[in-house]
Amino acid sequence: MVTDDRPAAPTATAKSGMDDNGQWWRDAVVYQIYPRSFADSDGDGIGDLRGISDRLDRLVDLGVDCIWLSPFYVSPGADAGYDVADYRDVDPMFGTLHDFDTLLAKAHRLGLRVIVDLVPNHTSTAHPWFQEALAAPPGSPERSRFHFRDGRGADGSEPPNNWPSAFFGPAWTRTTDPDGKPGQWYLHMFDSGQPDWNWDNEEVREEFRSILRFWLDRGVDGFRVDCATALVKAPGLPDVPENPDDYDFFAAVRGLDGQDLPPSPGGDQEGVHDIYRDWRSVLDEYGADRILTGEIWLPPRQISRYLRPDEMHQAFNFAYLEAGWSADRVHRVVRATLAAHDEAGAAATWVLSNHDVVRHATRFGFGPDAPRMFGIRATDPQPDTALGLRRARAATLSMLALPGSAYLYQGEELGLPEHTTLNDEARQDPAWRRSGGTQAGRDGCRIPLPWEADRPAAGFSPGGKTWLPQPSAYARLARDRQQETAGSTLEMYRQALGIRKARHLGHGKLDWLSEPADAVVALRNGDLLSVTNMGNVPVGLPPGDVVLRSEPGPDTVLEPDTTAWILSRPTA
Ligand code: TEU
Repeated sequence: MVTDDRPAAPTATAKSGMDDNGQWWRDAVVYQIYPRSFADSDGDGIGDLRGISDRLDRLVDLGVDCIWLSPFYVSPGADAGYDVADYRDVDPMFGTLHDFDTLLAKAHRLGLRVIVDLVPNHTSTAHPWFQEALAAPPGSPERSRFHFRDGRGADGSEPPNNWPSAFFGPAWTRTTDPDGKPGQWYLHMFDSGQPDWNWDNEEVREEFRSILRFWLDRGVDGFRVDCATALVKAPGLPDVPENPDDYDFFAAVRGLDGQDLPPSPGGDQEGVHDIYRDWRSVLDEYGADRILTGEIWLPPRQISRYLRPDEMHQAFNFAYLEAGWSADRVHRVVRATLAAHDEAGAAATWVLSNHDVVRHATRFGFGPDAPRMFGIRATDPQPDTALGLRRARAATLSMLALPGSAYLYQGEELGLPEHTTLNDEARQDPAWRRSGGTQAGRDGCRIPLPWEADRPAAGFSPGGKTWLPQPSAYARLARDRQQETAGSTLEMYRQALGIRKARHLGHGKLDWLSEPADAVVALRNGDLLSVTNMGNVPVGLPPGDVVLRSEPGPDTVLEPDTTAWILSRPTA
């Protein structure tokens, strides 16, 4: 079904200046908005949809092509909105459906595409179907939409299998029957407030087709699919090996350069591909320009199975995010990525930060072997923030020179660091609580953005409230301080995105000028040369015009921890 009143989406040719046959995503720069921390319009200290609408022009100015909105749906907030109680409405905290329509129409008017988060692996315990399941007996159709099981042991007091939750502790919670006696258990790969759907159930499948249509009818350009590998589990839900190194339960990246991971009973099962083929046919009813982007924590070669022509359009490249400050690993990941995607006929993607990982300006402030992926507390070793920012800027330029699509996380264009000294009392991530306080969790990368240095809450909220406290460093990094300030991180991003677009780098072809054993990552994309010095000593730069660099310096020398973009001079 195609609706006539869809807010006009930007045309591909208008965006890129090239004919990409409408496949706008192949070179798109996508900016991730984490709604509760982007901008607050009503003063409650939590970002909202009107706050986003009001500031979309800044993103146009930055030069991105598309925004991805993390969940804004009705939710009790057990996992910051990734526990969805109503997939078809906006949580009052964020506004209304009308606010969403206004945002979408404005974004399209400004030439920005909009993709929304879809959370199909699990729902919320507050979802009406889960409440019905709790009220229904074991074996009922209501319970078969989820994974309810009897417990093990004589009295059923042991979880049905040994699966751990991604947020620590068991992946099962026991229910209480209406008579007050302990009942069956339900599966939740994440928080106990996030029961997993049973994708063998046809009603669940039909419900999600309908949810896709609901947002496609409103005019969205696509979906970021949460936990895309996890929907289908191995039949019988078998135990996992005792040693977590013997399998890959959450399909996170263990092998950086494409070696196969042992199969996990909790995800990446063959049956999941049928779901994406089915969804692809729903999207294709709306034309060829609506996309699926998978959150897939797998190495490139395994990701490409999700990118077959009748499945998803693209997937996040977490192997790249995890490559760290290592020329060797960057070479290997980029090569593996391009080879796997070329074979699948899909465009590669690149990403350095998101709402689940320590911001890259902080990750790079540790040694290469300390990726610091799951939060940092005040009592942990602290990063070298200057080094972190220097390397983050260099890494960003290196990333933006690559062909394909790039994902940016809000605030990275300001060089924001992680909040590494957040008070434990302020922490909200369920992983913090469920780990018994041994893991800081992800709050430190979700801090409200600084917009204007001299206003309360650095301009995030009119009343000065923020749902998580901002670190003192944020005010001086506020957008208004960086706007039109030569050499600021914001200006560097703006220039890089401008050059990337003007020279069609996203559609380019990569030639290597360096080897994995080198200390530099040097590559050519069209007539642009990008050289990143990941070693300890300065290196000479090839001749040409330096059009952008991550730190100031002479045209002939590249200092450690910096990147230069050079345009080759035409040969006479
Ligand atoms: O994340 C899925 C995921 O596996 C990780 O990024 C996760 O945060 C980490 O591994 C914890 O161990 C997605 C969302 O991006 C994340 O914010 C949600 O919390 C999660 O799904 C559950 O919906």
